[in-house]
This record gives sequence, C-alpha cells and structure tokens, in this order.
Amino acid sequence: MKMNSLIIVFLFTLLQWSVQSAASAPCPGYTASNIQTHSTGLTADLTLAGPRCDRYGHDITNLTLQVRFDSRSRLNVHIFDSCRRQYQIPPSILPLDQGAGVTKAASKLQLSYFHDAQHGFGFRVSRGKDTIFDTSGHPLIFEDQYIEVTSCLPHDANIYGIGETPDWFRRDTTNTTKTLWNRDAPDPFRENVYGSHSVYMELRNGKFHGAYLHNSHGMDIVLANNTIQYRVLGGTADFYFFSGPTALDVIDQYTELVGRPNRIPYWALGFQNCRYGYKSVYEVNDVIANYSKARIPLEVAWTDIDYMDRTRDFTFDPVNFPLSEMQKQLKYLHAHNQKMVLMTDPAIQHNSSYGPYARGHEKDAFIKNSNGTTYFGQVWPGYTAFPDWFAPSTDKWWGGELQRYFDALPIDGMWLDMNEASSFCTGSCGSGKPESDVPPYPWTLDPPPPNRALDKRNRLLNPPYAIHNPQSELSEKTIETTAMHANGLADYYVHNLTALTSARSCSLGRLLQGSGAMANHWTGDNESTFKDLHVSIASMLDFGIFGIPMVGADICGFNGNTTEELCARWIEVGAFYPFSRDHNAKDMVPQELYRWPSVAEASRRALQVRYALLPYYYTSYQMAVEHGWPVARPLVFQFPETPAVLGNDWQFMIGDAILISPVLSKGARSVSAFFPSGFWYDWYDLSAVYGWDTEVTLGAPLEHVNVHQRGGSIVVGQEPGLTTYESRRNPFFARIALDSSGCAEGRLYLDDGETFSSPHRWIRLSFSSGALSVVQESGSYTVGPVLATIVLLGARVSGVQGVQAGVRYRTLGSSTIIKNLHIDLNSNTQVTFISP
Ligand SMILES: *[C@@H]1O[C@H](CO)[C@@H](O)[C@H](O)[C@H]1NC(C)=O
Ligand SMILES: *[C@@H]1O[C@H](CO)[C@@H](O)[C@H](O)[C@H]1NC(C)=O
Ligand SMILES: *[C@@H]1O[C@H](CO)[C@@H](O)[C@H](O)[C@H]1NC(C)=O
Ligand SMILES: *[C@@H]1O[C@H](CO)[C@@H](O)[C@H](O)[C@H]1NC(C)=O
Ligand SMILES: *[C@@H]1O[C@H](CO)[C@@H](O)[C@H](O)[C@H]1NC(C)=O
Ligand SMILES: *[C@@H]1O[C@H](CO)[C@@H](O)[C@H](O)[C@H]1NC(C)=O
Ligand SMILES: *[C@@H]1O[C@H](CO)[C@@H](O)[C@H](O)[C@H]1NC(C)=O
Ligand SMILES: CC(=O)N[C@H]1CO[C@H](CO)[C@@H](O)[C@@H]1O
Ligand SMILES: CC(=O)N[C@H]1CO[C@H](CO)[C@@H](O)[C@@H]1O
Repeated sequence: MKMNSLIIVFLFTLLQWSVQSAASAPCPGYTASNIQTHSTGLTADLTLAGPRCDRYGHDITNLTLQVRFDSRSRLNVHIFDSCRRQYQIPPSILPLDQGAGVTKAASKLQLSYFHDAQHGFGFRVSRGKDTIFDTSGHPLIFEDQYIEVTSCLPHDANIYGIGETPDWFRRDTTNTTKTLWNRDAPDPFRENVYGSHSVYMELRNGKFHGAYLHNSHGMDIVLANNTIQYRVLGGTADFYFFSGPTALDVIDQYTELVGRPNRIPYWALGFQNCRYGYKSVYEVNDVIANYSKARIPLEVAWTDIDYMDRTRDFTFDPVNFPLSEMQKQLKYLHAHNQKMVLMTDPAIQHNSSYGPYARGHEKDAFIKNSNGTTYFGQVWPGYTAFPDWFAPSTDKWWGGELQRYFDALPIDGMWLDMNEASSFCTGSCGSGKPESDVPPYPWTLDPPPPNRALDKRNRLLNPPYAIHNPQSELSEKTIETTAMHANGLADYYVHNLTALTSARSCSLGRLLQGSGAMANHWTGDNESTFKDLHVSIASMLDFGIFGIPMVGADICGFNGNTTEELCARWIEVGAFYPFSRDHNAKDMVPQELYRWPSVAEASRRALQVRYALLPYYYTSYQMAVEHGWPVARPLVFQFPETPAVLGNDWQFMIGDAILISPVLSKGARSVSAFFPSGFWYDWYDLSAVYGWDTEVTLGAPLEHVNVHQRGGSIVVGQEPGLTTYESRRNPFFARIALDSSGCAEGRLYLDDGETFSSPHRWIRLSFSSGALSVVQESGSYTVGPVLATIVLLGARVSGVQGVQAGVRYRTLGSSTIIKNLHIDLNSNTQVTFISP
C-alpha cells in the first residue's frame, strides 16, 4: 500500500513538470562513497558528481550501488535511486532466482570500480583476464525518465540476442539500434515487434558470456562505435552478468535467473495447420480430410478468429462455425489422435449483454483511464476493454470464462494473439461512446492521425527521450501509456509485461483444467518471400537465447501470396522448426501443404524425418526444460572456435547432432553448406561427408532438404507415423554416427508426454570399441516399444554377438543397417558387433 501511494504521489509531481529543451551540459556522472563490503558483495552510495545535466529528465542525486555474487557464474550489479521511487518489476510478476550467494573468491566474475575525473564512477566486470563489461569513458546518467549506461566492446564484436527484432543472427555492431517496446507489427526488418528481451551474449576468444538488464520500460540498445549503450525510459539499472563460458552455459545461467521453459505435451511437436480466412467449419473439415488423403501428417487443426461470432472471444459463429459442428470436429480429431487449437484475443467487446464483459466489469478486471473509468480501445469486435493482468480478480474472472468455454468445447490448446496489447485506434477511443455504437466488422484499420496533438506536458505520453519506435509515438496501435493498472501504475512502466502476464493468467486458466501449461511463441506475421524464409531462421535462433525454445515462423509465409517453390522450400525448413505450423493470411492463395504435388512431396520427405526424430526433439526439449538449452541452435554455439560460422544463420542444428542445410533462394537446385571438421552423414542415403571447415556444394532438388548427422553422435528415433500418437507406438531405431576414432554418444529422454505426474526415464547410449552400451541414468517410466533397428554410420559389421536368428544386415557404402533386433530400453544392455 505504502509503495503504491508513493508512486502515485511521484506520478503527480511528474505530470506537473513542463518539458524543457534537451540540455547540452555534459553529464557529470557520480561519485562513490561509503563502500561497504560484505560476504557476498558490496554496497555503496553514488552521489551526483556535479551540476545536473538533465539530459532527458531530472537527474537523481542519490543512488545506491548494490553488487551481489548470486552464484559462481552470476553477478548482479544493481544501481537504483536510494529512495526507491523508480519502478522495478515486482517479483510477483516476474520472480527471479535469488541464488544462494557466494563469496568474491568463489565467483568466476569479478567487479572492479573506478573514478575518472571527467566521467565519474565506473565499473568493470571481468572473467579471469577478460574484461566483459566496462563503462569507462562514459558517465552513468540516471534520471527519472532516462537511464544511460555504456560499455565498451571489442572491434567487430560477436553479439547475439536483444530483441524481439527480425534481423540477421549476428548483430551488426557498427550501426544497430534495437528498440524494446512490444508492438504488433508484421515483422518489419530491424524494427521492434511483439516482445522485449534485453539479454545478449557475446563470443570473445572462443568463450561466451552474457548480460541481461532487468527493466520493463521502453528502451533502445545501441551497438555502434565499439560500444553497447542502453537508453532506458526509466526504472533502475539492474544488470545480471553470466560467466558462460559456452553458449549453452550462458543460456542455462540466464534461464536459471528468469525461469526455465515450460514442459510441453508430446503432441505439440507434431505438424500443425492454420489460416486466417477459413469460411466455415466444413472447410476446415475438408482441410483435415485432404491432409489425410495426401498422407501428410497433420497433428493439430487451428482456427483463427473466423470461428467467433462477430470476432468476440468465447463465442461461435452460429451459421458458419456452429458450436455443435465444432464439437463434432473436435470429436473426429480426437478419434483420430489429432488436436484442436483455437484463437483467443485479450480484448473484450464493450457490451453489457455479453457475459465475459459483464462479469469482467463486475469483477473490476479491466484497465482504466487515469480518471478511473474503463479504458476502451478498438480491436476486432469494436470498442473493447482490456483485462488488467495486475488486478487482483482478473485471473479468477478469466479462469471462469475459460472454464465455461472449455466446458462447451474441450480444446487442446489456446492461442493468445494481440497481447502486445494491440489496439487499432489511438488512445481510449471508445470512452464515452454508447454501447450500441459498434464499428461494423470487418472494418478498415485506419492509421492513427500522424503527429496527433499530444499533451506535450504529459511525460508519460511524451517522454523527453524518444526511443526508436517506428510508430510516431509510443501509444500508437497499443494501449495508451497513461492507462492505469490496478497496482496504481501507468502502462508506461509495464507495457512490455502485458504478454507475459496474460500468458501467465492463461496457463493458470489451463491449470484449472488439470492440463499442461503452455506459453510459446511464433515469430509473427511475416511475408511470403525468400528473405523472410531466411530471416525466420535467425529469429528462431534468437528465441533460443531468450529462453523460449518452442518457436517457429508461419510456414509458407503469412502476408502475401506464396508460390509453389517458396512453399516447398519453406516446409523444408519449417519441418524442423521446434514449433512447426503452416499459417496464412486472409484472401491469400491457399497454401495447405497438399495444394501442389511438389510441396506435398517435399512435405512428406521432410516431415518423415521430423517424425522419425520426435523422440530426439522431445529429448532436446527436455534439456531446455532442465537447462534452458535451445532445441534449434546456430553452428556457432557448438563450434565457437570456427570463425567461418560466426554469422552462419542459413544452416542450423537441432540439438547437438542434426544439421539442416536448406535452400533459401529462388531457383537454386543446390546449396553451399558449411561442414565443421569431422564426419557428417547424410540422413537419406547414409553417405559420409568429411568436413574440412569448408563449404561443400550439395544437390538440392525442389523436394529435397539436406539433413546430416554429426559423426560422434547417437540419435534415437522411432519409425514415423502420421500422428505423434502412432509414431510413439512404433519400434525405436538408433543411428550411431561414428567419429574418426570410432566413437559416438547420445541421450534419450522419455515420459508419457501427457501428464505432469508421469515418471520419466533418462538413458545414455555410447559406442566404442565396436560395442554399444545402453545405460539407465534415472527414472522409472516403462518404455513400450523395443529398439529394433541400429544404423551404424561409418562401420561395416557382419553380426551381433549373442543375438538370436532373424536379425538382418545390409551394408550401404561404409555403413550397416541391422534390423529385427529386440533390445529392451528399460534395462542396461551391451551390444557387441562382429567385424567382417
Ligand atoms: C542525498 O543524500 C544526502 C546525504 O544523505 C542528503 O543530505 C540529501 O538531502 C540527499 N539529496 C536528495 C535530493 O535526496
Ligand atoms: C545507420 O542505420 C540507420 C538505420 O538503419 C541508417 O538510416 C543510417 O544511414 C545508418 N548509418 C550509417 C552510418 O550507416
Ligand atoms: C558514434 O560516433 C559518432 C562520432 O563521434 C557520433 O556522431 C555518433 O552519434 C556515435 N554513435 C552512437 C550510437 O553513439
Ligand atoms: C480438398 O480436396 C478436394 C479434392 O481434391 C478439393 O476439391 C477441395 O477443394 C479441397 N478442399 C480444401 C479445403 O482443401
Ligand atoms: C451484445 O451482446 C449480446 C450477447 O452476446 C448480443 O446478442 C448483441 O448482439 C451484442 N450487441 C452488439 C451491438 O454486438
Ligand atoms: C475519463 O477519461 C476518458 C478518456 O480520456 C474520457 O473519455 C472520459 O470522458 C472521462 N470521464 C470522466 C467522467 O471524466
Ligand atoms: C493473391 O492472389 C489473389 C488470387 O490470385 C489475388 O486476388 C490477390 O490480389 C493476391 N494478393 C496479393 C497480395 O498479391
Ligand atoms: C508485411 C511485412 O511487413 N513484411 C516484412 C517481413 O519481414 C521482412 C524482412 O524480415 C520485411 O522486409 C517485410 O517488410
Ligand atoms: C513479455 C516481455 O517481453 N517481457 C520482458 C519485459 O522486459 C523485461 C526486461 O527487459 C524482460 O525481462 C521481460 O522478459
């Protein structure tokens, strides 16, 4: 309570200030005093070192520096206003891991601070001999609405992360401004889009480290002039540094702090189809039937807002998508071991006869105007209220709405769209409008008036520092920054938390159903172009850094008409996205995978590999749940010492064993693929390529994508079926790809894939001296199917010791396929092969 009233008082004074011209006085920085060291860190007072510069706000005179060695690999440097009026993300919204705390001596990261006459207080973070963050030469600027922290970077630094922005994977450090301000925009290149992730990692001399700024305000992060500069619209400078030294270590350390990815149901790894603009439930029925006729796996049928009655949440169009027909479709899907996911938007139509609105209003669950009335923006169903995820009864109200909805139609998953939050008009445009005033649907999205007359004195609408939001002002196409949340905070402070809090509430709602929580991500509304196909790989790799491994772009592209060739090439990439879904915009040519023979063939070929690899995907995903490790990874994560892969975002790996080398340009029928040194085995014909850290030209007919397995790895899969259910009942195979010393290893994780309470099983497989060992690591889940096939890549053998008759052998080049084995995966086993 006290905190809140403090903040309100503060806002009040803030709004009284008049805008001043940006001062040009040099900023004096701060002076440190009263340094107190203690067992796990230190604190100090920082005092403004000279006359205020008031660059984009009002300098805060008294700051506190708090340094804590959270763990051996994580250091927190937090600079905040001593009287704590600046907004900080409360742990109830985003709980951070506290770490047990270690001594300076035990920490791999060290902090040193210094004072220079011109710029005042500065600090350095180092790992051994390497300085990884260094503010020297740049003053700290700490104002109410502007914080600037600058750190030196080496020339041509290798920076990855900071988003969400469509961009090439390795950031251009000469001239990049990453703006963090959640925005519903159709994936414009190098501009801010749907989410905000202020984390980056850097590779220096073969070792990675990372840094994260914990702050929910809008910000620019600028890479230029051999520096990384944070320009933040408020809050505090709460930095966390991660010592690495591998890329996976950094992501492990980051996700330990902010939270690991959720578990997913096994079926979520199946291929999914959606489009905006299906005309009826009958058309979707035909889509489901046509996938089946074409023998292309379809796990999940999605429907966009089309199914709703006038685009209102929790309703069904009585003519084209009547509830009874939706129930029939769901029954059909479930009978065929398939699933249904439907779209839900957070915006709720302003209409007191509409239950969700009436009940939400009664529970006081909506965002407000600053005068206390309900804030009404405009989304698909007309003027809409927005759930205030900070209000105490919102979760309960929303959970109740979901309960009613699931009682009518027990769908398998929810898709939350527009939760940036998106609004099509500027400001509270529906306030003061009678309920009967519903703009007709579908209506055109008129852009907000350019340079609308903003209250120049209102510093929440109009902060003195303008981040590089491409919209002309912060509040365009979203909830206005002055709108109020229940905790007494303006949206200005918490804007980028909207999606997170809505996903949280939604999974709470799902938990009421006793089912799996799920909040994942697709990369948004992109275009059907080869460039976007390429950028989709970089975006997928970015999300691996952000700790959101279940990610994928709209296969065949969303906006614009796709072509047969593009769609074939896109499914050859998309079949390997962790989240694999075809999605199309309204009024575009249909792009279901069965629409063209070549696309259907490309789909069957690529998805067959994915379905064979489902246990491998599930195992990789479990590593994400336990360590945050991404499922889809750039080559540089695994081969950081190889300069040629630093910027490689045209190939990618799944886990640490599978390399995808797709075609990303029109007309190409071959691809130049980079192979790090060692053996790599072609998935389809088992032939070996020896990588010499060079590019190799591979044939790539339209229906074919190049997939290789790394020598030294063991991949366990299952014979593919048309659904994940079918696949899970088929026998296992192991592909053992030998390295140059004849060794390989891999792991397998299994559980029932459906319930949180399922027992699990971790198995380790290793091969050396001509023998395969299967060793149980942990868990008691009973694996049904046996290991029936072993493919030995890089070895010819003629028999297996002590194995019954009936086993069949076939050699293919330097490899051997051994079939009809009956190896039980529930116990430790050794399989010794006989050389010819
Ligand atoms: C800053 O701290 C000093 C010493 O505690 C105090 O005298 C001064 O009033 C503070 N200034 C502000 C603006 O809070
Ligand atoms: C830096 O990037 C911006 C935005 O992309 C561009 O307008 C500008 O010309 C670039 N500057 C230089 C020096 O390349
Ligand atoms: C880089 O340095 C140049 C020249 O000093 C300056 O004009 C430019 O604003 C700097 N860029 C950034 C992002 O600081
Ligand atoms: C399904 O396939 C049939 C037969 O090829 C075709 O006539 C129909 O248009 C297809 N419908 C959809 C929705 O794909
Ligand atoms: C308001 O909601 C009720 C109940 O869903 C519906 O019958 C009515 O048509 C809605 N009014 C408007 C203007 O959409
Ligand atoms: C409250 O604020 C809204 C949005 O600015 C405005 O439309 C409405 O008229 C105001 N209501 C009152 C009672 O002042
Ligand atoms: C897509 O194709 C349809 C049908 O051929 C055409 O009407 C439409 O204008 C095209 N749209 C775009 C964006 O090219
Ligand atoms: C419709 C649209 O804005 N598409 C964008 C998708 O992303 C590419 C590059 O990533 C942009 O060039 C397009 O403008
Ligand atoms: C949902 C979302 O994007 N949240 C981010 C808001 O900003 C903070 C600080 O940058 C991040 O930690 C959140 O992940």
